[in-house]
Amino acid sequence: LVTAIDHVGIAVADLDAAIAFQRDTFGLEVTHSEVNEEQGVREAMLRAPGDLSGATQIQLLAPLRTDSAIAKFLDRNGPGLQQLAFRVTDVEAAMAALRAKGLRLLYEEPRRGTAGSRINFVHPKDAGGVLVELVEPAESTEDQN
Ligand code: MC0
Repeated sequence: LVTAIDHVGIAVADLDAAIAFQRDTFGLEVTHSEVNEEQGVREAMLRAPGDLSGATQIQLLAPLRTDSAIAKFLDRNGPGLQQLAFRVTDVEAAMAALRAKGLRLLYEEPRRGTAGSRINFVHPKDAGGVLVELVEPAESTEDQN
């Protein structure tokens, strides 16, 4: 079902400060950033320099609005790991397979994720307390930037 660990998402209050921290502390570099109005986030993808294209990335997620999922997460938990994203080749097929196992998906239909990907989420209560995202990249799995 899962072809790779696509990214791990971290909720942050201040995106620019978090990017600077990851860069200055761990040497990670930004590969992509965007605003996703529907999800209520400003986000950046980072990876280790020299990582092959397609390697697992770190996603920094800052809230755009006080009623967004990330704002609620920050209010409740403070900054920290918010999600684990699995790459799949066909998000509808993955959704059907997980529904058949009794897991709840958050959306009826896939929505738009980073860089034109198609995404859905498994409810954290059905995945061991982890918010699992399913990501079907926009083009090849080689490069989603
Ligand atoms: C909430 N819970 C979590 C959690 N968020 N557990 C693990 N990880 C998280 N991130 C727990 C709560 O503590 C609560 O447990 C239970 O789940 C249900 O909480 P709730 O109050 O009913 O629900 P909310 O309002 O906290 O919402 C949780 C939910 C929401 C997952 C439904 O965050 C959501 O819709 N997330 C999907 C969208 C999202 O996260 N967007 C931002 C990233 P207790 O035990 O207290 O009952 S956008 C993105 O990721 C895109 C751009 C991309 O990658 O392409």
